[in-house]
Amino acid sequence: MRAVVERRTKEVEVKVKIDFEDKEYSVDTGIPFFDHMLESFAKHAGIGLIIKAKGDLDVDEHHTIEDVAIAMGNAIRKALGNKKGIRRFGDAIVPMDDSVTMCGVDVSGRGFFNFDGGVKDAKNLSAENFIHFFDTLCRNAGINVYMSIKGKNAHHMMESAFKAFALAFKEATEIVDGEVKSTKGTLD
Ligand SMILES: [Mn+2]
Repeated sequence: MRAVVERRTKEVEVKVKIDFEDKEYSVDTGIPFFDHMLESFAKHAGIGLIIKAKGDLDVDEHHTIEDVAIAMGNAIRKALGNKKGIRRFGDAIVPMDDSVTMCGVDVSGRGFFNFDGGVKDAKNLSAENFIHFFDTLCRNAGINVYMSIKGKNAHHMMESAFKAFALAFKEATEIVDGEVKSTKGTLD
């Protein structure tokens, strides 16, 4: 399972490569804290993730974060294909000192991000851009994610969230047999 997606607009140029077999990861979006979060996701999900983005950071981080989410979501959708054999569901609770995130994933084919609790602005990743990232990623990947965050330190809150999402995503996308996990017979 692998996919490469490129997206070019007047605001952002981004290339995403996702590979469920190769574990190499490297993220360069020009937004250091966002890179740290995405590399943490790749590391804990146990997937290969190469992202190179060049966006209009002179405006703000919004377009770059949004377009990375669109490209990464499309790459996930492409890489998972007909979703045959994957477990489909996964969940995780990940604490990080004062903070904790509970996350559930359903690779349902329907994109929906269900956010609970709260999150604070971290350095070059605002709370609203954090939520916008996951919402955009879920809609483009066709995955349903529930995420609840509690905590005090903004860095810890976001990092526990990316790690919880990584572990839940890893479990949900693991190949366990040859079946499509739906009574409809399809997860497209
Ligand atoms: Mn950290």
